[in-house]
Amino acid sequence: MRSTKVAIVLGAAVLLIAAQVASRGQTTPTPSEGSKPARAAEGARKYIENAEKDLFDLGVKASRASWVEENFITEDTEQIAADAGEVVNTASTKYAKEAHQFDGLKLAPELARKRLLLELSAGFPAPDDPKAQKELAQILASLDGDYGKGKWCPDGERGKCLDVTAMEKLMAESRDVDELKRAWVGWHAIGAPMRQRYARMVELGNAGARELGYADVGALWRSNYDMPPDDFAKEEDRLWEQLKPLYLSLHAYVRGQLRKKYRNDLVPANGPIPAHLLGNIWAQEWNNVYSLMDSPKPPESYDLTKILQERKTDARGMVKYGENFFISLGFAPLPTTFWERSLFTKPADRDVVCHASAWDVDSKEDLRIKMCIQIREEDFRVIHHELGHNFYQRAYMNQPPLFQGSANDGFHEAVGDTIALSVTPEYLKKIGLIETVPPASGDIDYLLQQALEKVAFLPFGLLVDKWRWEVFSGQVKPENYNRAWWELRTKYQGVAPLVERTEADFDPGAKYHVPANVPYARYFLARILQFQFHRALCKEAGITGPLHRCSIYGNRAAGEKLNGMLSMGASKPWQEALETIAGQKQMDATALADYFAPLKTWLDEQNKAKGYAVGW
Ligand code: X8Z
Ligand code: ZN
Repeated sequence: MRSTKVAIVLGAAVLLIAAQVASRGQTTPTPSEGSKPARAAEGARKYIENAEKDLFDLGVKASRASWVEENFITEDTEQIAADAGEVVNTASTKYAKEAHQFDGLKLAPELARKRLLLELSAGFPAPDDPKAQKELAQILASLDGDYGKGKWCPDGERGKCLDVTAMEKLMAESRDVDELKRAWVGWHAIGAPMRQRYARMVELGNAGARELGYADVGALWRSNYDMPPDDFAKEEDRLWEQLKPLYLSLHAYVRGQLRKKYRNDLVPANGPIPAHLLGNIWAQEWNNVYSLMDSPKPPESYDLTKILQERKTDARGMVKYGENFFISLGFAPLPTTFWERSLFTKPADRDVVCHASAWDVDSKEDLRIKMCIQIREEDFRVIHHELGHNFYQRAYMNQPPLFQGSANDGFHEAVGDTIALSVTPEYLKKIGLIETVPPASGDIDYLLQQALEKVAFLPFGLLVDKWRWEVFSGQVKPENYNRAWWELRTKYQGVAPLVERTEADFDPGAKYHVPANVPYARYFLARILQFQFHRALCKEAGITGPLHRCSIYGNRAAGEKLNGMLSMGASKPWQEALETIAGQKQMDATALADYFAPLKTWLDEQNKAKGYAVGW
């Protein structure tokens, strides 16, 4: 689909039935021409190909409307986006339903896969009722717009207000606990007005999902992974269990260090960490509290934010660094229109959705990113992430429309992050951003920085959709939305709010992907997959030695291998795509665990020596 954001509408959806009916890549015999089954198969082909063309055209229109709305949020653009979204959502739901008429029909493998992807093409289906379709489209557009307009105004509406970009900066840089607390509470207030519409959206989506034969929207979302939906939930749990000890060690160390920095009565020795002290408004990544950690920093260690700012690198310059990395792997430069049409900096005079996203507006060459870039290390990384989406989109551009997506949505999220793992000190020296590479004695410090971003994120990546699955299934009712959210955040992340939260609040609404209705399991998968890809590409490049020192910069063999997998799009089950790059068909947390193994040993030693408790 054109934008990764709306990918749920016509996404790289693949499901259980794909495995069962299409026999996972085995050839299904095509009946001889002219026979009754052959005519039926031909009818199916015509139907499916017409549907994919129609959805493609409608998708481009919806994508344009969405682009305009997110770059210029007004009542009118919200209405335009809602109208276009309604048309594409209604059509994809209709096609998804009708595609079932071909269930059981023997089709050639490619067509069988298209049928399955068509059946899954409605990411958030509307019920078969024009009034409900309109209502759902309005709610979706208004929630998205509300998040984009979200602000915290410490001195009231007439005073200076902070948008999400300013909020993120404040949470990253401030060490004043009272200010952090006020800002945290202030930002979370944007969720409350969304609560009722969200509950109604859930009702409407569930009604639509049931008409398509799913128990609820959660079951539909979990059906996108070439395995039975219940197995997918178990698969995530399996991966999490493998990584939980590493997370617990990191959590214990960070909590101990925060106790040292802040008052002991603020950070408990054994309990959850207050959610406003981790340098991020959602406490999802903790890289911004790195400077509070006592890890051994060698004299050669560097601060990329400072370097970029001192060099007066601008937003475009930041993006250029990212593009150059892909070019070094053999990918063609981005089109001129990318540089003309992307949004790189926050406009001063209007509301935009600042949450970073990558788009392929016409599913051909019209690649763009939309991001309110700040000149700092974190955004340097996010730029690589976004460009990963764009290079993936371009690699599968020549696939038929239904295959223009990633192997599964975690793959889409993992590509740019894989490249960012190659942004090592050696690489930064090679491109002239630093002069000296820190010695091996600085590796623990480097790994800690990486872990504060990658490892800290894992439970958050897992729980956002655990919460939504509970909400969609009805296990959590609207009157318990917030309680369930904090139960999961405490259980998985070991973080807690400093102030009491009630059902007058709707804290999930303060996280972009909830009002924007973008599934989140993809980011959890991406954290696992990117290390698997990195390990495989380093091997392809013939680079031996520790994974955290490997950079595939400039390596054409690694680039070719990556491109081979990207260009498959969604044409095959993800297990096959994974095999072409990593030589294995299973998602495997050992690549991540191996990468951080030296840090795990060090953290355990530190926790023991300093008497830091583990767990909460
Ligand atoms: O939303 C994103 C990307 C756009 S697809 C910037 N990410 C998640 C988030 O910010 O919550 C990347 C990491 C997780
Ligand atoms: Zn992304």
